[in-house]
Amino acid sequence: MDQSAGTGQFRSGYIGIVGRPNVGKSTLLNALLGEKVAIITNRPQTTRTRILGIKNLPGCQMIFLDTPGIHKPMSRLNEIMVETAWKSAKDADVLLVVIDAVEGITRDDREIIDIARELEKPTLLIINKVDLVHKPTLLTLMKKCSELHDFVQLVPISALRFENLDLLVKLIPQYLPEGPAYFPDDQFTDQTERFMATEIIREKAILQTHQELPYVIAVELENWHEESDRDLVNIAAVIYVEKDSQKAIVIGSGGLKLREIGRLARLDIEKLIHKKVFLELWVKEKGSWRDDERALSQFGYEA
Ligand SMILES: Nc1nc2c(ncn2[C@@H]2O[C@H](COP(=O)(O)OP(=O)(O)OP(=O)(O)O)[C@@H](O)[C@H]2O)c(=O)[nH]1
Ligand SMILES: [Mg+2]
Repeated sequence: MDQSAGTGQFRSGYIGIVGRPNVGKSTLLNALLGEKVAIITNRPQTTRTRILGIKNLPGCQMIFLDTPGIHKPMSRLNEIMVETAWKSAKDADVLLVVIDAVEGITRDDREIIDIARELEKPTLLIINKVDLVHKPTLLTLMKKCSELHDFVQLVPISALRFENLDLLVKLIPQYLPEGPAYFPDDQFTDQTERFMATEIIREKAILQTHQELPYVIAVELENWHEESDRDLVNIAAVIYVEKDSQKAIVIGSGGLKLREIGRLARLDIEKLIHKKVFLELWVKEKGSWRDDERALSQFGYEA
């Protein structure tokens, strides 16, 4: 990678993206990278792990850490999610605290900003979803935000519509330490294709079901077999839920829902790995897995 000649030393560092659930953190990460590294749904608490995404610019490597939405935990899984978010924030050199322009500054946002303040890191406040508000509303909100904390920048954006992301990318490097790149410049995430495939299946299962189901779905890979002579990957995975009634919802009448989840997931996984995929899905019940340490670590949820 080029060291930026004449404009000072190469900069590299970690940028923690934190905020309440559903404010658009993962949408922002994907938009910044131009790659789908994090799954996105319209339900809160979609992201459960730290999702790393790397963006390289001349003279700079930015390593973004997308995190689970910070909320009041009701289960061990939720505790792990919140711990993961704060741990990533502590590991970061710079913080992006994301809020939702429509909802404004909520009590939970204030609590998050208070804790972030104690970390004493350069913190940018990102006001997302500005495509959904009128200019005067945004200006009032920006004024309120600037009185809350000494943010190094206030940046209104629309992650969905890629608005103002160029500005954000220009602003960040000045807050990163000088130092060499941590990752090779052709790498954009540290996630394995296998993990990303399970996340894609979880995304489709959440989007195809309703009610409480988003929170109880976990996906585990059973098999991943590459037939190199045919450019085909055979994948088998299990969708876990907590109750038999939830299992019936995921399967759907005549297995239609599960088939649709499988079809949509297969298309996305094929795009990810650039190979044909044969995807087999099962649904199993594992009661109260969200409070079961063994099950949590089996699914890869550890703080
Ligand atoms: N209108 C609009 N919607 C957005 C924008 N950014 C994200 N969204 C939507 O907001 C919802 C939540 O987006 P996510 O990116 O999953 O939010 P998140 O903060 O990662 O959520 P958690 O992982 O649950 O913490 C999705 O339906 C997105 O399409 C935006 O700029 N404008
Ligand atoms: Mg997310």
